[in-house]
Amino acid sequence: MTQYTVINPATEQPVTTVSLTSADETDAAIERASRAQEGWRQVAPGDRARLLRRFAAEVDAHVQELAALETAGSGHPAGAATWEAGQVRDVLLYYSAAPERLIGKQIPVAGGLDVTFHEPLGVVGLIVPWNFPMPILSWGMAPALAAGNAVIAKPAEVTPLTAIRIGELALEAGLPEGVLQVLPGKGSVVGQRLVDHPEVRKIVFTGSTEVGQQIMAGCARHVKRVTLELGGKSANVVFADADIEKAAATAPYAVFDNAGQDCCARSRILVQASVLDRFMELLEPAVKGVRVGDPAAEGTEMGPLISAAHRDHVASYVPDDAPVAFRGSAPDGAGFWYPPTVLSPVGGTDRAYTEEIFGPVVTVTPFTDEAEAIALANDTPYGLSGSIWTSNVGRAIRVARGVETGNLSVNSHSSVRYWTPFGGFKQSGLGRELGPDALDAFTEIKNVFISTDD
Ligand code: TAP
Repeated sequence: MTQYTVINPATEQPVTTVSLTSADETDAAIERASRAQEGWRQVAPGDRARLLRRFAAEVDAHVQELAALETAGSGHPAGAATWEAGQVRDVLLYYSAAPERLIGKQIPVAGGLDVTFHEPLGVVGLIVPWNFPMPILSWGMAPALAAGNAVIAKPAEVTPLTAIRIGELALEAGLPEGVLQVLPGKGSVVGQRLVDHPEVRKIVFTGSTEVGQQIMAGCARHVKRVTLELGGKSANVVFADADIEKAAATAPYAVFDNAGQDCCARSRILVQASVLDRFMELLEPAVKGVRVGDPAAEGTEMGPLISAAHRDHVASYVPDDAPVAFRGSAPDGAGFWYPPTVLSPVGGTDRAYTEEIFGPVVTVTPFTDEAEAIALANDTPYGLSGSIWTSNVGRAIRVARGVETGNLSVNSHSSVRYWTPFGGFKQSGLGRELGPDALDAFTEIKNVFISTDD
């Protein structure tokens, strides 16, 4: 069995070593999941709900432990990691109410009646990226379990620790063996097997658009259900009539959260030309004020990047002749640090403007009017998130309807609320997660005609 050593990105020191799951072990886990699912789907809805609430309670009792693991293994600031662990609890609680509401319809038809059932799919494979190991695991895991599926989760090879612990907590909460299994391992081994194995009936993939395309092609071979949550290059659109102070003060947090390793990062700031100078004046102290440093220290707002290789990738978007307007700070010495960086003027075909950087680098580009703002916001193959800053409600709605993206905020930089649907337009993905209808994606509708003839 091969091993992977998890590295603390803030210190470059080893945290622990994890055994990587092989293809044969993945097959065995799929068989276990398949058997366990037969029992899990028979668990009465109220009992399934109770078990999910107990699972949520176990997570709640271990929030600090999970947060500390994420800080050590992924470099997330302690405050953010605590919020992320709390989100796992909250998403479990939200979907614990679902089993008892998973009701069908009665449809009158000639000669009888028709009833519909939401049947679980069977075994669901979750393939999770390294940037938000806990929340993204929970978004697929909780509704899939609530709907009566067995779940196999594959965390990213580099950030497996919290998912492994959450799998243990599920067992401690009383979930039957095999209903939730966490398989640390490589995407090319475990992830690929989940895609290729016919007993896995759905893949919930979150990650890059490039790998998502391969997953989609693999799922097509089995007509396997698939949800894809992919990359983004979202716009933060600031109109002249907005609260410019607030837009500038929050803009760093809309892109540098999680060191910019965020699919919803508003990595293109579009500012109406008439207020560009004022906006930049206000943005500079806001960027310089972002507290970058030891993620375990209280008050830290931004930690390191995930790895040296990723830092090199991010740095490639800021060559020596890049138009750096200003930068924040970052610690020297050990750790994969990169300072918050603002590039301006940037636009057109510059790769910093067109590609997902997935790091703390943002571009600022002026626009003249509403039509140009919408055109620039849409000038990307992605369509995941974005913000619109304006005091004109009509403009907010018009622009929101015009921007081709799945999740928008008006006068806010918030992105994900687990009780509302989340997902992307265009190459940012396929399907929606979260919100009240999430179980539709984890069930098949069956209709049964009952004859009333004598
Ligand atoms: P990827 O390299 O695409 O990896 C994502 C997951 O897929 C990892 O668990 C990876 O495993 C696995 N994987 C890789 N190759 C695979 C294969 N051939 N078959 C099956 N699984 C495979 O993405 P990443 O670098 O971890 O994450 C960053 C990307 O995710 C960014 O583009 C970001 O925008 C996107 N993202 C999107 C969202 C949403 S909700 N739209 C949220 C977060 C992140 P290994 O890591 O073990 O190889």
